[in-house]
Amino acid sequence: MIDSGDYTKVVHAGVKPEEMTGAIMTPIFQTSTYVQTAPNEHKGWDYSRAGNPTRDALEEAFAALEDVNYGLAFASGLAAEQAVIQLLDSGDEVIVCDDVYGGTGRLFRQLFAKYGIVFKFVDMTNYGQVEAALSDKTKMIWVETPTNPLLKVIDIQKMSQYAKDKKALLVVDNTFSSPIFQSPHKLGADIVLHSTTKYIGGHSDIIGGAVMVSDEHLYEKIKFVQFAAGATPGPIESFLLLRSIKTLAVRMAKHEENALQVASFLEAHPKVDSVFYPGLESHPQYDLAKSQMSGFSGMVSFNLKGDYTDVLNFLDKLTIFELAESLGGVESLVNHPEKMTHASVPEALRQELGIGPNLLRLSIGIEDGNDLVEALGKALD
Ligand code: P1T
Repeated sequence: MIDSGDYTKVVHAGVKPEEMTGAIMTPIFQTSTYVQTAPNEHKGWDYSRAGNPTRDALEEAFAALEDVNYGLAFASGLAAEQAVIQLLDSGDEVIVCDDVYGGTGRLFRQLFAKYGIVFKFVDMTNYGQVEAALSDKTKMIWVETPTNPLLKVIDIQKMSQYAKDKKALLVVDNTFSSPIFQSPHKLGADIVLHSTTKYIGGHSDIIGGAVMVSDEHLYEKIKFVQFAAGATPGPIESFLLLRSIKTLAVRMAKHEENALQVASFLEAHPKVDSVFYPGLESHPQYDLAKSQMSGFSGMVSFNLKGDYTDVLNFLDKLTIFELAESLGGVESLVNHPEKMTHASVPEALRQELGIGPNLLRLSIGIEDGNDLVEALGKALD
């Protein structure tokens, strides 16, 4: 259920009429630099990597979406993640949930591990594994919930307690829920992160990332990385995201309605082996999902019965759903995690997690739910 206040919040987040003309939409300030009246005397902007009025409005909108004090915009979700990891020093340890987006694991294992940051991947639905991984060097706990692609639900409050005990930071990648269905900051997260390429962008036409925090000191540190390393979005992307945010609540309501319909249909279908959707009562963390999320969002994964040839035949026959990476757009997509988004996950871990040849992940769009079910039904039959 969407909080009715969210419909109003997203329409107005970050946007004020422009001062000179009264334009209701924030203009695209397509400029790299700003004229100064004397050295270091200017109107608050000196160079667009450091700040740009269109991006400023977007960052205010990000803060409003997660109900925190500060938002920071990045050129991609991974750029946002990189800025957060740069808070750490060599020797620091991060506990990461085992089922994360393939690119997140790749960033940690293949780029940051060589600087001496230690990443421990554990199943965070199993507290024994988390407790065994905690040490005095734990500086960060990294949660993605629901997870990508298996839709496990991780208890944010519980992870926040572990983080507090170690004086570590709790980071929550809130991409799959969107700010509409989950507020990690209220549950104890220090840093909330999004790939805005997904639901926040919503139209499969932008790559972007966001970091949201309330602590001023933390904000200043991440803002320094944003400025010093420079992975910022341009004004056009910022404008498009501001426009997208206005429809976030109405889009999420339809994504969820359709996803529930599709997940229930798949669960009852004889050619489907298992369905992963936090909104199904059969989901192992259904009660937790109900308590920490206000809706179950639009991602559904499932295992098809049969072998890989059956999977290829299914994909060949499937209409409406396009075979593509990414998620959260208005159009429905189907993804094969093992060969696409999660191909970089070490094979042994993929097998252990259950990301195999028969697993498919659906990003449920905002088309008519009956049309989606009919397309899936025909391909299955
Ligand atoms: O692609 P980018 O904007 O850099 O975002 C990375 C990212 C971060 N976090 C989560 C939970 C994600 O799902 C992603 C990107 N995911 C896909 C491209 C995908 O198809 O799963």
